[in-house]
Amino acid sequence: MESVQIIGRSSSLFTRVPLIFAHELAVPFELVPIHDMTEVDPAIYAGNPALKLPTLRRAGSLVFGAQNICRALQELGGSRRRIVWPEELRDDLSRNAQEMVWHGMAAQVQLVFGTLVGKLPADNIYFQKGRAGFEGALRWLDENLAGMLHAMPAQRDLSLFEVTLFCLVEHLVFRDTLPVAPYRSLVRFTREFAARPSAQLTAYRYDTPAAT
Ligand SMILES: N[C@@H](CCC(=O)N[C@@H](CS)C(=O)NCC(=O)O)C(=O)O
Repeated sequence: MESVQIIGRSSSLFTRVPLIFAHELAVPFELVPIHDMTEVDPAIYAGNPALKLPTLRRAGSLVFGAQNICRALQELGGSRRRIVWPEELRDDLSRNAQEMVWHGMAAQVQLVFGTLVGKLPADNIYFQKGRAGFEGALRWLDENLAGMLHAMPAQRDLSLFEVTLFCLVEHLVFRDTLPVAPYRSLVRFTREFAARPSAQLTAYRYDTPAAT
């Protein structure tokens, strides 16, 4: 199997999604850390013109974005494991649930990059509205999680929905952005998913720059 690099951060919500997929699909990879997200040179982001992470590098080609990378990893691994992708979510509830998770992930990046990295005031309407919408999405997910999981194909090893939801909820705790205790269904789901080896091998942590 060709060797691949995932360019991202061990502390990054979007990076953890393909890291979990790589472990689940037994695809060997090297994580190449990006240490400073305030850089504006695309070369720091492995050539990603949007200055975002993660990116996958394989056989002279780049793949941008968490979902694209997960699909590429499935092709690379040739695994027979049954993955449920968003296009298989056929009912409104399930489609809305994936949309709320994508929204929550983007809102988390907005809060972290704006207030923690950029040190902008959290009481600005941009962050206040972002936070209110984020809490609304989490509340909706908490109320609808059981129905969503019930509607999912029972014969599966993994779904992008479950991996993204897990990475989102654990990142709230890791970055201490919003309390998760009010969302009891989400907390229960996350606790169960955390038992997987792929989750334990990818626990959030800050990458330390190599000593020179
Ligand atoms: N559409 C991208 C979004 C990735 C994303 O927002 N990544 C965050 C890190 S978790 C990032 O690049 N943050 C730096 C920034 O927003 O400038 C994906 O699906 O991978």
